[in-house]
Amino acid sequence: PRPIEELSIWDDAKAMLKKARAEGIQTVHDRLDRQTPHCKFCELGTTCRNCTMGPCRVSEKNPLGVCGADADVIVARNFGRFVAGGAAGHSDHGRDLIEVLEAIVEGETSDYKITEENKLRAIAGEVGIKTDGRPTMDVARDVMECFFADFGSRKKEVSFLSRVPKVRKDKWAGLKMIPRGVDREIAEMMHRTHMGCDNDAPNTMIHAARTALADGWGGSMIGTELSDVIFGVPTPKMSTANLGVIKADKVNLLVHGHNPVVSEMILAAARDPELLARAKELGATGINVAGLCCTGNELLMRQGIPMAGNHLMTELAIITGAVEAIVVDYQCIMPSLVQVSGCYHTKFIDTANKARFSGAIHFDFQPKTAMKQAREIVSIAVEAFAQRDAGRVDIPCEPVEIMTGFSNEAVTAALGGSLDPLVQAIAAGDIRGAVGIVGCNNPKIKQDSLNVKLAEELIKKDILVLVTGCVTTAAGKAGLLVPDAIEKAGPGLKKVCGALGIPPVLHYGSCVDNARILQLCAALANALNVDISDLPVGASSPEWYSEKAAAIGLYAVASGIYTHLGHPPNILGSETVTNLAVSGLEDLVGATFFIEGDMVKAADMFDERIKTKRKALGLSE
Ligand code: SF4
Ligand code: WCC
Ligand code: FE2
Repeated sequence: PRPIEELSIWDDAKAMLKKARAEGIQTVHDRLDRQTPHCKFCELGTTCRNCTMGPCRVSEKNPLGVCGADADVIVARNFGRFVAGGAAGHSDHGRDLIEVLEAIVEGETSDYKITEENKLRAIAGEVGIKTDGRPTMDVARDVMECFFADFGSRKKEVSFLSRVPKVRKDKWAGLKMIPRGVDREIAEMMHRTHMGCDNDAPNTMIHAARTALADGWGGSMIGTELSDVIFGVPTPKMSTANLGVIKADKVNLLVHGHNPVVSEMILAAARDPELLARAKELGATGINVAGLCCTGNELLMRQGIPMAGNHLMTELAIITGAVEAIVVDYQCIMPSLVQVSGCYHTKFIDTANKARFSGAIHFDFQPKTAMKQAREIVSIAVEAFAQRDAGRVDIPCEPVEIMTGFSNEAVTAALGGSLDPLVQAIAAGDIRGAVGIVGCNNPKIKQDSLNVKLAEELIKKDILVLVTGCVTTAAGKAGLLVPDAIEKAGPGLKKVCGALGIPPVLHYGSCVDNARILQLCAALANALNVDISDLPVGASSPEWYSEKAAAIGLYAVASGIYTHLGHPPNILGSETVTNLAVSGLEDLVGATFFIEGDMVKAADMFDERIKTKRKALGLSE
């Protein structure tokens, strides 16, 4: 096995990895060692399992699959399906929010409500729904119908394309890249990649981009916006992060997954006086709800709950021995968590029929019965406190402070009501540009080493950093999410953020909340009357692992945002596809991917790009 020192930059992770080894508990790192080396064909993307004439593996020696598909076709098809998987994940999450809105509109639930009428009306206006003088519920019903229709086949484009600069939409139209309907693009990708359909790699890639755009400007954006409507628009607030947020004297309940629909109810139920009283009866001082991954991010942004960790901390959180229950919805939940929970008194509870885990306690969570079910779940956690083995508890550190809650609405409010001061700071060169660092951990990479390093390098260069997803906890643990972090920033960024009392690295939410960053870019482009690809901005996912990250990367590029990946997707087996990704897309959509494992170099690449874009806008470098 690889030495623990090489697995993570964090002391809390290393302490728990030692404890895991001492207690004989297997982690993701052990399993990676057993899977290494990986299949070369799969790494290159040159395997195909799309029919039973195969499976086929193509190489120089043997360049065609049984049907005659070459490496270009096979790689493009595989990548297309990979992106479709990611787009499906985000978008199905978005759909779940529409269904909650439906339950509210139909009067089927009183556990959820419309918290932000103003935002609902603002969104309605943006997608062409009349709001003047109409009761909120009527507007909500139209918004619901409109968003359901965005998933179907009867529209020419998804509704939130109303936010996209016209030049960009024209570009997409010319390329047949306009996302028409979320489910339509995903299904069409499955169709195109069936044997005997789209056998032209660049054409498949164009549809992959369209599918990704249906995610970013469709499913994800709907997910973010309706979550705000139902649970509140995030506002800046302080919280804490790392395994130290788990408290030895409390009932600890971790929420993991993505959708706030379950976790918001769990948090509300955890404040129930009866359950609290029962926890005290059992010797706990309270009930502590802490977050993992994106459902954690959702609750952090809106409710300020503490963050226990990101992707590679999920197993390790349980290994503290102090977690009574881990409640999951879907996505990024390692099935191994059931086994790790089984090594302790921890109850593993799943809540979605589409994400069941063998060995878990299952709740079929529904809007109608949400609060009642949430209370039952919290009660299971509370009762588990009695079974905790104090001798096996080890909480390895004290939490660090973080600042969160930067929605576009909050940023605009902080700037005095419009984005103009931000535009001015960019024009003056105090903020030279902005880069969103997003995405995951990957056990092939020393945990958070790249996520943190890139953020540090960029802020030094007066480049504002926005973080979402699992990069949030990375940046937070590194001390970058507090106002004091301006000391690590360049002079311009220090001045602007210092004056506003905000960190140079802003927490922008969960992975679906990358839609907030898209919206911000579109708003900036519209304010300057340019295309998104003219802005001095970039995106990065240094330690990505998931299909969803590929969808995000591709919608960023297709939206005109220069995008860095710390390691390539499985496309290197096709020169055509690889060249398109890292250079050819520039001519088509005005941005490309770049792959770079060294974060100093990656920051320099962003710096160069930002200089070029600034110059073209007539600004100082
Ligand atoms: Fe092989 Fe073609 Fe079938 Fe793929 S679709 S498994 S390349 S025969
Ligand atoms: Ni989003 Fe990546 Fe975390 Fe999962 S939660 S691990 S896709 S960044
Ligand atoms: Fe996520």
